[in-house]
Order: sequence, then structure tokens, then C-alpha cells
Amino acid sequence: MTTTITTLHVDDTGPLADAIVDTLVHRIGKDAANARPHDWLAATILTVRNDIIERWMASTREAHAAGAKRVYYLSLEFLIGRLLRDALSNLGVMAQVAGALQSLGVDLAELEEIEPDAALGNGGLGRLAACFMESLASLDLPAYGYGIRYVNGMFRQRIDDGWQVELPETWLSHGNPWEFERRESAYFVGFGGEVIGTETGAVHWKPAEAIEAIAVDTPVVGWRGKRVNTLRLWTAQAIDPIRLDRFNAGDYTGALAGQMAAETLVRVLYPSDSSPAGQELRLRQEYFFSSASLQDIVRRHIQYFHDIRTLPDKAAIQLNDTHPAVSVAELMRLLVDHHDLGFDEAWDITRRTFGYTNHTLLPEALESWPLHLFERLLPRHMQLIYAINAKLLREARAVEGMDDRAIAAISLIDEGGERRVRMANLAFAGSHSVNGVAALHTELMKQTVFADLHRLYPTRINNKTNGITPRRWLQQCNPQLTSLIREAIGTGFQDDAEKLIALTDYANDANFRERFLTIKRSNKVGLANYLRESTGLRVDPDALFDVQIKRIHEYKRQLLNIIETVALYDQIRSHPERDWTPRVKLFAGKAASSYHNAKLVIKLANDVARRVNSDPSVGHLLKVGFIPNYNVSLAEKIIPAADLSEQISTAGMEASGTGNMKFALNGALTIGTLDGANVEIKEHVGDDHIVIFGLTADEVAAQRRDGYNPRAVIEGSPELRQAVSAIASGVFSPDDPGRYAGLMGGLYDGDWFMVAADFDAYAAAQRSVDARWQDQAGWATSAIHNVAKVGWFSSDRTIRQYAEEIWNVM
Ligand code: HBZ
Repeated sequence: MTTTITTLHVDDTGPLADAIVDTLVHRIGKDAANARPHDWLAATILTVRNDIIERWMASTREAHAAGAKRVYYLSLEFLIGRLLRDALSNLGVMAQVAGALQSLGVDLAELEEIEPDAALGNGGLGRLAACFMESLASLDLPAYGYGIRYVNGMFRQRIDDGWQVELPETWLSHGNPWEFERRESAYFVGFGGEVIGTETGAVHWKPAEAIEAIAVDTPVVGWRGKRVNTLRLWTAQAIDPIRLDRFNAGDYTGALAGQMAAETLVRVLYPSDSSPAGQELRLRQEYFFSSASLQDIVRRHIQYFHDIRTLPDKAAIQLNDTHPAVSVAELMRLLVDHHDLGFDEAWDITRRTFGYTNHTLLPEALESWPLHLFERLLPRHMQLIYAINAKLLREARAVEGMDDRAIAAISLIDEGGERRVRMANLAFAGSHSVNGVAALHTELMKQTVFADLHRLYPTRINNKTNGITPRRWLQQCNPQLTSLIREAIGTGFQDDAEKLIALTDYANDANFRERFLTIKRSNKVGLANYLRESTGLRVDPDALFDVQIKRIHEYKRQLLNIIETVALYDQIRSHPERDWTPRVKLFAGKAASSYHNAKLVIKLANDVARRVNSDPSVGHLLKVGFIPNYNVSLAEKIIPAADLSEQISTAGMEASGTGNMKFALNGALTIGTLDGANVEIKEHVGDDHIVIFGLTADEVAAQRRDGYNPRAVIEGSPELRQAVSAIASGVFSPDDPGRYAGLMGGLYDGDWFMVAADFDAYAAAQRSVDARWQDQAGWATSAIHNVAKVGWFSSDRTIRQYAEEIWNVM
């Protein structure tokens, strides 16, 4: 009989300690005297896992017995981060496990810190998938996440002399005690070859190559351990791991070539959040995981429900952006070629099964594949896509007023230039629901990228504003604030984040404010220590911590922030007599390895930091830090310590943002544009507790349409002109004075992201922040209003809406 931790009490950790030592000896093969921290970590995870497995099997049995409909979330990215603290906290056994380890002389917090970050994603899209998985389990919905088990996920970022250097992330180097390889769940995934017609009219795809997809499962523990769902990530293996004929002939490389090709497929995540890498390997990855997932879903459906026609009643498949969009064609292939359904019936089933979530309107980020590449790799899918397109365009032609331009925009094939397959159009056509991720984004989808498809299917586009899991992003990352809230309003908010609203009553309570500020300060001391250890930078925890952490991208406008920092630096030096608010400006984020300007922005932040931090004339009034290797775990350290959250994208360009929600939930004030979910955050927290500046999305569009003249704007703003020319002339890069001439020149000749247009408004907003900071009680009141009013941005609310309005599972 195994000891289940949940049956133990905090003061009775002896059996649990014994169980951990037993695991250490019998599973890891070490005794307590010789165990290293990683051995203790593995032993702890394996022990906790026993309890999780029981719940996991019970969850599967229950769903089966109930004949429940299942949700399938297909995503090329799952940015799940570390799992130990999440599992312990959701199971409510944190104190027991900490106590048991303590009795063994081991510090749980230290073990948590050495757990590698599962960085299987780029940014917001991947983290959203992770929050959704946790909420699905917490809401007791049977769900599977499907993706790829990348051996090296997102690259590790090192900063060398201010430049980003990309290194492989070796998160699996100590093994992964959370995962279970399921050899029995393996599928062949084909590529290339030809399509052969038979006499009966049926067709048969004969791929030239095939790779075996093998399932690797990770349990996802919901809040209070109610349900444990499965994250199923595919790994790849050659069908012939070694060609003995070649090996024996002395061709050792050739003998292993198949295995090498398979391993290459699951090696890296494309480190791009801005544009599809446009490479064959990427399309292969997308088809590999889509095909394996669809085969698995169809197999499970037949096993449980026997009739393929009931698939839409028992399976809801959500496409996380277009990366899995080829699944639409894959399901059609399985239905038509393997289950002998007619095309029309197959199409009806397909559309009723899929939903598609769009995460970007940036034209360069909308995936499309050269038709010849697609046809060469997936000839049968190409045929099906032509057939789907014919049907789609017939429907479109039947709508009054659809002209040739509209038809061309709706088509699954882009005919302008080299012909390409449009994955967003395929996903749209193949789904009964197409959603955006914030209200503004969804409206813009209707008006811009999907305007013609929207006219054809006017009820298909709907909004599901993003959310974040309050377990990881409040309870786990900010335990002190969580305790304070619990003391004030009880524990209800832990099961329903919207109950945080009761905190509003405390926003003007002097005692509560005091305690709130004390906790914030303590989190800031923690971050200051981390900064000193990781970068050598010393900062004053009483300064305002002003934070911008996210992927580095021109539309996110880290450059606006840096230029304003330079302007502030100038101002402080020119007017040292003024009552400046001491600030610490913090940046973190990765740039896509091929994104030149983004990498230059990282270097600029570091160059500005070096100059400012060593200038005694500003002293403690201004410090600048770039924290390397931004990832989920780092975000968990930084966010609870932030006073000001920078959400300053060019209006209309950030689909939603989710960092904005995490900061507000931890009591930071937002300085931001009316973009993405900032708009809704403002509605929730109230105009008095957020700092909004800059052009609206409509104004940005109007300026671009009517001719925007950044040169005139720069010339008209002395502060901006001075900062830009200082950067351009090499004040911050004396070793290479021309380094930023091009970057600054881009502002004069175009400034697509409207940095100049928004600069004065941004600088004025920052000075209003300075003034607010002088009134600490007022600041605390606003911060508490933020915590109280952003419970709505829980991913539980988001998932409930998906469940009710798209998946029909609630
Ligand atoms: O998805 C982000 C949006 O930029 C952000 O506004 C939103 O909050 C978040 C969740 O909805 N999008 C991404 O993170 N996109 C990618 O990471 C990406 C990755 C590969 C691509 C394209 C985009 O080829």
C-alpha cells in the first residue's frame, strides 16, 4: 500500500519522509547520505506523483463512465514552466511536503529552484495554452492538450557584452520525472509519395516516408486536485531505428539517417513569434503533431463510442492559432479515406468538431505555405484542400455582392505571386467557431484580416478574452499577498477569483494598505537580491519598480520605453534640483534569433543601462536593468515585485496580452495604450486606477491612411529629438558610434510603430506616475483596486466561456 500524501497532516510527516527516502533508494538508487539536490528533487516528484496517478486514473475512468464529451487543445506550444510547486499547491500538500523534506534536512524551496523550466513555447500563445490546461482540470472538464515534446524547447538567452546569445535549453538533461512514455499509443505519420486512385473511386495515399509518433504524457493537476488531465506531447522515432543492411555494408551514417531525421523533427521549437519560419521542417512539425493527435482522437472516439458520425458530439478540437490548421485536412482524410464517409458528410463533421483561435493580425505572422512545398509533402491533403476550396468559393459566389476581390481574399489559395496555401483561411473554413482573444482584437478581425470571410459566415467570429490562472499567478508566485487577502476576505477567492472584488472595501483601509505595501516591499527586496546575484546590479527597493517583460518586438515598443528612459536621464541631469521619483527600469525578454532590430533593442537597453547605472550624477534616482533569459519562472519572481506594468504596444497590434493581467493581479498599476485586453482591464479597474495614454487603434489607422510624418513630430518635440539624436550619435555606444544610426533613422523615415507619435503622451503619463508615487497611500489604494477587480481575467472564466459557447461541454 503506498502512502498517499493527501491523507497526512502537517504534523505527521514521518510516513511521507519515509516514502520519499524509499523512493530515493529504490527508484533513484541513492541513499540519503549521498543524494544530491537533483536526486531529492526526483524522489520528491516521484513520491508526489503516486498520489497524482491515482487521481489521474480516476479522472479518466469517470469521463469514460459518463460518456463525456472531451476537449482537445492542439497547440505547437505549451509554456508550462516548472511543475512541482504547481502540483503541490493544487493538491494542498505544500506544507506537508516541505515539513517532510525539512525533517530530512532538505529545503523544498531549493529543490523548486533547480527544477528546469519546461520552456516549450515562445510567448503569450504558449503560456495561454498552459493556463488553459490548468483551468480545464480545475473546472473538472475532461481535456487533453496535444503538442510536441521538444528536446530543446525555447533557446536559453545569455547576454554577452549587451548582446543576446542563443544557447540550447537542455531541460531534459536530468531526465523528466513528470512524464510517462506510452509506447502503446504510437502512430505512423507519412510524408510525400503519391495518391493512387482505385477502381471503386476511393483513393489511397502512399507516402514515401513515414515516422512513428510516440505519446509522452504529463499529468495536469487541477485546483484542489479535483481532476488530473493529460498533456500528451509527441516524440518521433524512425520506423527502422537502424538500417542493418547499410550498417553491415559500412555505411554507419546512412544506417542511422532515418533516426536522425525523426529526432530532428522534435528537436527545436521555432524561435519565432513574429513570422512563420517558412521552412519545410516547420510544416513537417505541424503535420506530424496534427496527424498523430487526430489519429489518437479518432481512435479513442471509436473505442468508446463506436460510431465516427458522433464525433462532433463527443470531441471538441480547438486549434491554437493556425499551427495545427492542417488538422482540418487530416480529419477530412481520415473520414473520407479511412472511414469511407462521403465528402459532404465528412465536411459537416469536421466543421462541427473544430474551433479556431486567432492570436494575431500582423500580416507577416499569418501562416501560408508555398503550394509546391505543401503538395510535395502532403499530396492527399492538397487534393482535399482543392475540394474544400471549390465548395467554399461556390458558397461565396452565391452571396450577393461578393466581387472577385472578395472571392480572392476568401480563397484557401493565395494567387498573388507564388501560389500559397493560406492556413488561417483553412482554419476559418473548417471550424464552426473562430475567436479572437480580446474584444478589440475580435472587432479588428471582423474589420480587417477576416472581413470577407466574416461577410460569408457572419456568426462565426466570436470573442473570448484571454485569462490567466490565479493559482500560478497569484497564490503560488505571491504567497504573502495571498495570505493577506485570505485574512481580509476569507478563502472564497481561491475557488472563484471574481470574489476578489470584496477587497475593494479595503482599498482605503490604512492598516490594510500598510500591510499591502510591506508585502510589496518584501517582494521587491527578493527581486533586488536576485538582480544583484544574476546581473550585479544594485537597486533600492524603495524606488518605483517599472517593468517591461515580454518578447522583444517592434510593435511592443520596448524602444519607446528606452527612449523615454534616455529623456528622463537627460532631465534628471539638467534639473537635479527637482523632486524626482527614484525609478528602477527593468526589461526582460527574448528576441527571435533572426530579428535584427529586436536584437539591437536588447543591446540598446544594455548600453543605456551601462551608461546610466555608472553615472554618479543620477545616483539612486534612475537605474536600468536587463534581466537575462526571461521565462515563466523568472516572470513568477518579477511580477509580484513590480509597481508599474508597461503595456505600451501600438494600438491595434497586441491581440490581447496576458502579462498585463498578471501584473494587475499582483497589485501593479498599468501604464498602457488602449490596445488588446488593456481596454477591458481599464473597464474593470476604473479610469482612476490605470494610466492610459496615446493614440487609439482608430487613430493609428487614420494616421497611417492620411500620411503620418514622424520627422515633423520628432522635430516638434525637444525632449524626443534630443533623446533620439543622443542615441543616434553614439552617446550610449562610444565603442561603435554608428550602432544605432539605422534604428533611429527608421523612426524618421516611416516609424510604422508610431513611437514618435506617442512619445510626448507617454512621457507626460510617466510624469503623472511620478506624481502619484509621491502619495504612497493613494498608490496603494489604486494597487488594491487592481487586485480586487481583475478576478474576471481568470482563465477559469475564459475556459467557462469556451466550454459553454464553443465546445458545448458545460
Ligand atoms: O498570443 C500572442 C499575442 O501576441 C498576445 O497578444 C496574446 O495575448 C497571446 C495569447 O493570446 N501571440 C503569440 O504569442 N504568438 C506566437 O507566439 C507565435 C508563434 C509562432 C508564430 C506566430 C506567432 O509563427
